Amino acid sequence: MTTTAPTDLRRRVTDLVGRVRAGDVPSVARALTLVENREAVSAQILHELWSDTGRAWRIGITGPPGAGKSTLVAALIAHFRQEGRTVGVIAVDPTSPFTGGALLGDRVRMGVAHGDPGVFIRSMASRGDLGGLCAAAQEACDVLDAAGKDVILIETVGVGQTEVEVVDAADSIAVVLHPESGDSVQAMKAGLMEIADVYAVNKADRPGADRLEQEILASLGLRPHGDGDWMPPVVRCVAATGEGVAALAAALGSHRERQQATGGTETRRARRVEQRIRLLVEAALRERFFGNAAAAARLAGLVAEVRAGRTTPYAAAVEVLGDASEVRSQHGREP
Ligand SMILES: Nc1nc2c(ncn2[C@@H]2O[C@H](COP(=O)(O)OP(=O)(O)O)[C@@H](O)[C@H]2O)c(=O)[nH]1
Ligand SMILES: [Mg+2]
Repeated sequence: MTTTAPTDLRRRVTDLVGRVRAGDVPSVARALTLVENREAVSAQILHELWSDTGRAWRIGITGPPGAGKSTLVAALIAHFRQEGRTVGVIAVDPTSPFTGGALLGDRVRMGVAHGDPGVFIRSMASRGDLGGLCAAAQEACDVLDAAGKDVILIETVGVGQTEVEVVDAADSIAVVLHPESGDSVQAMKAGLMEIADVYAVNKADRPGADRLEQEILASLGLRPHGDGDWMPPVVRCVAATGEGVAALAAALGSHRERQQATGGTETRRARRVEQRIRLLVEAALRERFFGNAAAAARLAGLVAEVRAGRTTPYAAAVEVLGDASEVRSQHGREP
């Protein structure tokens, strides 16, 4: 693509964007690949698609490994399809059955017809840095949003900061827990309890679902909250059979209505845009200061200078920043 003339490239981007908007499946897949691989051209594509985003309802599905998130996602796909809604899925889970060969079997098992043009599923590897993954996942959602998907499900393993930040950008978040994980302490540690809009106590067919539900309710009771605050409902389900999945979708729907009525959706989306701008600027700065051979060589030179006692990391940072160093000194003046 580097050898392509700029006008030719622009035309091809415009063509691709047009086909994504029309929901053309191979074009959506192509755009998602460009986004996931962080190709430079993806910024132009996303820029042009932006005005078509904002229509989809983005639902984050997170929780510990093995909780049944992927099974639940498949059950939710079936549920939303029955309602006549189109669905996009971004699975940020290295163990996702949506990855590789298991995909087809899983979809058929869950009653999601293969080749249903109303469903688009993409797995993303949770490799790379947090910022990169967050941006890529959000951008992938933008592509599906612009392609006209009504509902976008984002599955992440809720084991750490990365995953929490990825779903944090969703309009509604379901935290999936299961009795076999023992207790909800792990989930609390991972910061999942603060972000849950709805709890799914999955594998309710297994012993211990009662206890888990009580633990969640107890932890919610301890949480400081005002009269009008949204209290995350706890919904029991058996993702494997689809039992309780309609109730879970209904609870998520109530959350969405409530958010729309109180302006919560706007607040969250504004935060999402802010995070997006921050990530883009951070990535550009990293690239500008460290992203090329000359910068790497200069950094190596400065390391040698510091080691030789001729300068310090602080003076070296100012030198790297050059014209931008006033940013750092302003920051340094703060208490
Ligand atoms: N008994 C029971 N097993 C389930 C249920 N939902 C999922 N599973 C099983 O739990 C295991 C993990 O499910 P998976 O969806 O891959 O979990 P994930 O890691 O959270 O995505 C699989 O063997 C599922 O078949 C359920 O409601 N009841
Ligand atoms: Mg999974």
